[in-house]
Amino acid sequence: MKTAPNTYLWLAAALLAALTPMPAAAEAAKFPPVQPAAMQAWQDKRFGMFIHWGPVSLTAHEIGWSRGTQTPIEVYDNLYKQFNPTLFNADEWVKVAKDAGMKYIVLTTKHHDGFCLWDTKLTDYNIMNGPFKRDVVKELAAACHKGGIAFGVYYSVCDWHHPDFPLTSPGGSVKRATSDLDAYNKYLLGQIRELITNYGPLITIWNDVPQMFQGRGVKTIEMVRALQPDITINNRSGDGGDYETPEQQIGGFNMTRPWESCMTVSAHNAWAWGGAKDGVKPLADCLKMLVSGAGGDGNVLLNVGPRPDGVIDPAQSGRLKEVGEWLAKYGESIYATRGGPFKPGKWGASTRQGKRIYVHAYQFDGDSLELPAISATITAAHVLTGGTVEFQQSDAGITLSVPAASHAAIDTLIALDVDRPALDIAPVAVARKSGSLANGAHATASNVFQKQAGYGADKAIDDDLETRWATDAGTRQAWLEVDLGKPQTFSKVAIHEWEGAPKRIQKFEVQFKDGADWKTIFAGTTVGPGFNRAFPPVTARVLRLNILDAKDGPTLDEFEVLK
Ligand code: FHN
Repeated sequence: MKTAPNTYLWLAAALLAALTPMPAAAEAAKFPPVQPAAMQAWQDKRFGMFIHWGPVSLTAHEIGWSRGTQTPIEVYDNLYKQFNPTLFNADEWVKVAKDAGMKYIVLTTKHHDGFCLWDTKLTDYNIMNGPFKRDVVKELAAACHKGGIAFGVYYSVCDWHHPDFPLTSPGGSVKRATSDLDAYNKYLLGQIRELITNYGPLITIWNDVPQMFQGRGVKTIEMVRALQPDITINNRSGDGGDYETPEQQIGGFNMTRPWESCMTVSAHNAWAWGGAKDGVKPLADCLKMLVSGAGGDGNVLLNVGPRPDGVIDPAQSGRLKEVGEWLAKYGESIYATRGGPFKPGKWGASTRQGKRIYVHAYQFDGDSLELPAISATITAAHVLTGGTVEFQQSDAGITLSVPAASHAAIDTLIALDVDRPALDIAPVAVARKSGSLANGAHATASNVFQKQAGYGADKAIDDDLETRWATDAGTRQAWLEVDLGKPQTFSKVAIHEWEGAPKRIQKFEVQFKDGADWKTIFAGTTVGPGFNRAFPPVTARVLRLNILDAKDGPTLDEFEVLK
């Protein structure tokens, strides 16, 4: 049975989650610590460009994953012989990044397919041995240093082309008859040494998919720190690293551990060039990634996949330029800020710096936005995106009144000046008036984790991604029933499975109550953190998520019905 490449990507992400130990606060660091100043400098940049590129762009299929699926291995491995991106201009790529307001670039120097975009002495399978014969990494590193933006390298731990790596395509699912992981580890360290020594200084080493590598990542980190003490490394070395890397989703609020969400501008979440028909995500999606990322105290690494001729397609560069135009006006609310104090949600997000809180409002209840009380007094408020705001503050909370004419299209940015350092304010979640719970609904469930109200069924309909319904460990079947309070017509459900345990649900059905019977609206398999499904309008008062099979206790941030 052919498995769609995206499935492999999910498999990789799931595998990665399994391989990447959740950082237990108490766990002693196994490797030399990052320099705090280097980590802070990385965090202050907030926004970077990810670039996935290689001979595979000739096929418009996914890098690495299409080797042995859409493209036969023999064909894939010889693409480099026709890869001649004559329009490649590193200064142009840096200009695209700078016009987007991006402060660093991370390039796939070697992805899972093993092809190297630099003049490596450790394998002939590199850019110098095709028609192009130019060291792409060298040219891009030089252009970044010249253009005043930082340069980092993505280096895949798994290498399905290398004969010493134990696994090969498709997707690392085939075990080689013979391999030598120690020899491959030496190769990996040698190549990363080349990249730091010859193309540095680098802002980061961005490892990926550390198949078979647990216990070996420490050596990588020790080496890179010795070569460049102020370097950072992500959590995909095989043994963790300096920052977390949620993928294709914006990470949750976390000020204790640095993190960076890697996202794609591609409309179809492609990492490499997906062809002219691929398209790009709406500006609102791209802007909210950045704002909600910064609001959660994280960075966003937004990916482009250049064409086989070496050009970043105008559809992609154009979208990034629009983000840059926003940042040119309002970048003070992103760069060098910290997340909070109002935690991100559907309502919006907030960032802070000095004695100022930046409230990024995506939506209002009419003309007002209710925020929870904070331990500081607001001394002034004004709308940076234009217009007027009145504020009322008490121990019960804050009300910002913003007339409709002052609502910006995507993000109404309100500056609140306060009487103390904003960083001293304890972060707080924003309960929203929207969501089923706010509209008179209530939920029940077949099982609640240790019968704790804090994980009760209503936590799945409170429109707050900071709370969740949870079930006891080992629960394989469960239902969540929502009584809307009165018959309502709806045509979509949104299900947010808790990010900390994605893909536990394996089989489910969404049903509504028709008299004494349950009628199925649709059935599905896995869910994940951002599941949406539209369907012909249904009018009912009671509906349920009936989980027929789960790998472990299902737990949802949200189960929302939408008009
Ligand atoms: O398999 C890769 C994928 O191609 C891409 O490089 C992403 C970027 O984070 N990482 C892996 C999937 O988790």
